[in-house]
Amino acid sequence: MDVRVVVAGAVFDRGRLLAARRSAPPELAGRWELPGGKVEPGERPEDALVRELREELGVEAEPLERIPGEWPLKPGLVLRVWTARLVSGEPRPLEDHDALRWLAPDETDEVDWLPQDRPAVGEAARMLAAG
Ligand code: DCM
Repeated sequence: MDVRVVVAGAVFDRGRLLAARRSAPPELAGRWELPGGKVEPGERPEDALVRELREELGVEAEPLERIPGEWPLKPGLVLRVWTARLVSGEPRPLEDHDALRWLAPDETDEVDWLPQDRPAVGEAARMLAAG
């Protein structure tokens, strides 16, 4: 079976990490995630991330580096995460989310992350704290 990839962004701006609260589907609503979505067939993952952040948050972002690892979501679907720099725009929850928060490195445990996002969030917080 082909494995589809979900890309998510650890979006950094001024030393903080962006967290987004999902509004759907019901079983995920209220949990926090790194924003992103599915890579389309033939699409580069970095391009998919730029597209998803534009669609979901109305911002332009630049992917920086992949956080090592990948995390299974369900059969045939894996999560991969890139750090990204906010280039322009103020994120707004346009699609799929109903709240956003900018978290300092010591605040990243304050939200109820989707479990599959936690390892990448931990790594992103370490990178932010290291400057
Ligand atoms: N997903 C996730 N963590 C993220 C982004 C997405 O676990 N940071 C999951 C939620 C869905 C699937 O990926 O099961 C597809 O996401 P979406 O509905 O946003 O396209």
